[in-house]
Amino acid sequence: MTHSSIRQLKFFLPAAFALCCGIAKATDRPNIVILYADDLGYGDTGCYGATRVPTPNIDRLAKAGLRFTDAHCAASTCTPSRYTMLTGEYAFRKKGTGVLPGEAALIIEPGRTTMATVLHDAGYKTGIIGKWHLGLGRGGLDWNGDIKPGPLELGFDSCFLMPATGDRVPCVYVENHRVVGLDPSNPIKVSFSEYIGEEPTGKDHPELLRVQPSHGHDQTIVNGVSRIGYMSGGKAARWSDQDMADTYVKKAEEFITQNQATPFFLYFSTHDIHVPRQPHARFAGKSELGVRGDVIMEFDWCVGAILTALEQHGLAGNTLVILSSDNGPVVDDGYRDGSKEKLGDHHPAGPLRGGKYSIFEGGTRVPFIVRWPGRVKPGVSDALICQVDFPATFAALTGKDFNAKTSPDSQNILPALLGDSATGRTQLVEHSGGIALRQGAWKFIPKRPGVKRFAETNTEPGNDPDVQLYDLATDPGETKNVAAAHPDIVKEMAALLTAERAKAGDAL
Ligand code: NG6
Ligand code: CA
Repeated sequence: MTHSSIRQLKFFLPAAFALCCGIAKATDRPNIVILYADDLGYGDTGCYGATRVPTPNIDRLAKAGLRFTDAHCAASTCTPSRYTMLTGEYAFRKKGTGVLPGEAALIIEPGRTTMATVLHDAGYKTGIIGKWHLGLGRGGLDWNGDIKPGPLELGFDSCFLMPATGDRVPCVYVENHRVVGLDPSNPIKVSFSEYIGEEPTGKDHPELLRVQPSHGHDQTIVNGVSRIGYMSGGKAARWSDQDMADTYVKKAEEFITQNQATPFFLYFSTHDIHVPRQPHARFAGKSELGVRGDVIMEFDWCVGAILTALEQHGLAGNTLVILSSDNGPVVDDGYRDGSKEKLGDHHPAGPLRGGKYSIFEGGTRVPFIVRWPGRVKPGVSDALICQVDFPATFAALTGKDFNAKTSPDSQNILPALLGDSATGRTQLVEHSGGIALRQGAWKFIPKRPGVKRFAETNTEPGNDPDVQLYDLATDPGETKNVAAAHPDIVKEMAALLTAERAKAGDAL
């Protein structure tokens, strides 16, 4: 060996050692980014079989990651789904966790364990950008003052929020404890019980609207769209629906830039593809599926922009990205936006029955993709997993003990999440009004009286005066009720579900 090559080695070895150790240390605790769509269905993206709406960025993520075929959100609507994902407690155990109005108080008690406190306690910088819909304040909130408690009291270091939904007032962003861009001389007032202020409503002034409501959604008009609820004031602070995706992405890029040196957790919670569907001009009219397809393209663009931001900072290799949705799909959710007419042969829930508001699989089985280059082997997993498992699983991922009494339903499914195991849970409670049970490929739904189809949204809630049992291995579309042929399984699963319910006291 020459003198100079020894000298080179002297520099190379420590550098290589540091690099190895750096990687080893870093991959122990990856950044975590949840890309969370609103109402995106199992069949709405290319990698899950859609052919008439391009989703190149989501498909690219799936190709480089693990795509789950039996992963679930916790409920078939937003609030109970997110309550469960954050707390690790099935929402059916707690009253008051149904879809919340925009003025609701916070429904998670500060101090309890959430997926954010788990990561915050593990040394992560934690942020939420986008939809919240878990209430804010303690009731009777003054939107012109400090808005708390909220995410900052539940383990998030920063937040930039849409308080409830895109179709509910107040139509303003909240950053940390304050409404963004509020002019104090034009204070905000919000009401969900009676008309307030002097502004026109959709009901009385349909001529002022960009899109007509089909059911509900006929109260205060903001940005040419009539909403659920009444608001007055806060004119300078009101959002532009068309710029919402850009606004969230910009905030996410800033968050990543600011926190690139520490492990971070970003809960990126888009408004897309919920109503009102008001895409930016870059996407309007671009899909074959009408405006619902356009906002799927807009969501896909957000995914691409955030993946690019990670790449630009050299963070892609050390970031666990999870893409999913808060509940199943719906086509007409309250506005005549043409989505129904343009749907054609596109199946938002893919091969599954039902969708949003449904106890059938389409209600909670959602797209779910995990990417962590170098650690998660690309492929497809049929493991049964659920977002309720995030608190326990994130604790395991970061090497923390997890014994939160307030997260009784959260299981550590890390081996399935990382593709080390092909199995996840053995059982899962599904929730849409009432509850149902999955055990392996069996799906048991107790008697549910009620209408077979909701006329307004054209969805099947899964009601039936008799118990239902489906074998999803042979009948993923839940078309054949085999309860009569398997009384033993019905009996066993009914008992298991009763036991789960009993844990809930009288909450149901
Ligand atoms: C329903 C709304 C629907 C949507 C949903 C919540 C009406 C008639 N329908 O009550 O449009 O806002 O609540 O959606 O008001 S979720 O994705 O946040 O759960
Ligand atoms: Ca939703």
